Amino acid sequence: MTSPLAQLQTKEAPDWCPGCGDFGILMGVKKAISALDRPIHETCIVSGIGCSGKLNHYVNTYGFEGIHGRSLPVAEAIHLANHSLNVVAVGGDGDGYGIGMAHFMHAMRRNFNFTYIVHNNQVYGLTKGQYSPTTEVGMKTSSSPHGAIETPVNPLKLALASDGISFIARGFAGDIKHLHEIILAAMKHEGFALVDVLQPCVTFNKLNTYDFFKSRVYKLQEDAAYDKTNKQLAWERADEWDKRIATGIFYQAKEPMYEEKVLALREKPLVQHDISNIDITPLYKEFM
Ligand SMILES: Cc1ncc(C[n+]2csc(CCOP(=O)(O)OP(=O)(O)O)c2C)c(N)n1
Ligand code: SF4
Repeated sequence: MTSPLAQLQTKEAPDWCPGCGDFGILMGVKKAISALDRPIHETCIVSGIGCSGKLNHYVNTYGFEGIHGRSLPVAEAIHLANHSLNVVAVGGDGDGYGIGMAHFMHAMRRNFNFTYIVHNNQVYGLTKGQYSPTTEVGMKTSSSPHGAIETPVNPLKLALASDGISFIARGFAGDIKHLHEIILAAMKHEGFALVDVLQPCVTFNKLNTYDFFKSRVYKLQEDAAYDKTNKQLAWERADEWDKRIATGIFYQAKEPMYEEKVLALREKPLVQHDISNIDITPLYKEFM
């Protein structure tokens, strides 16, 4: 009998650089899907373009590789067609917080019920290490030879400022056990779930390395006083970086989901509606 994890294995071998944080995220995603206890054909992983965008090549679920910055709208379409699926959108920080930023903002306020995992390596990995929206000030890259001068995006603070979102978390690719727990919680959560993952790019980011993170990360949920329903507390923790970096679930709440507000979707997924008695001939005629 094949183990649930082995069933998620595809024939394709990852071509990421040895030691890349994407391996940790891949394992975290696979472990979460196998712990979800749902048939694997009920999960669909949608990616953008980037090193991160290859993740769904390596997981034996349904998958769709879209175009750069567009993993969210594609995931939204799949989710709205059949919201009984476990939809997971993935992408890099360039993909989601750069070119795809507008989609990110709108997905949060709409509170679609699916998971969004961002491989945040603070550079453009696939295109050979240019600075990205989350690159630290001063970091030298091929496109910032004198050091990056732009204030980086703080994705968690953006999410916290976004009314409507109901789950905001951060994981570390170097702590697979914790990461898989966070991803599992995100998949089980009812509403849009952001999981920003600290993902070392061992080839192009020589600043935010495994050692950089290992000396700083701590788990929010180990502090009994931390209240994940308190946005103000979450904001304070999201502001930390230089000395210590929080991981875990920053914020979780119950908010109305998009599909609860649409009558046809509230009843059942769109794909389950009977359309046998609907005549679309007049529509054809209009456009012919
Ligand atoms: C519309 C468009 N613009 C630019 C590119 C080139 N491109 C491909 S991947 C990428 C950035 C990759 O960085 P990121 O999204 O952070 O993902 P990573 O490779 O680091 O995982 C860019 C600029 C593209 N494929 N399509
Ligand atoms: S370039 Fe960076 S992000 Fe891409 S596979 Fe290599 S280590 Fe990973």
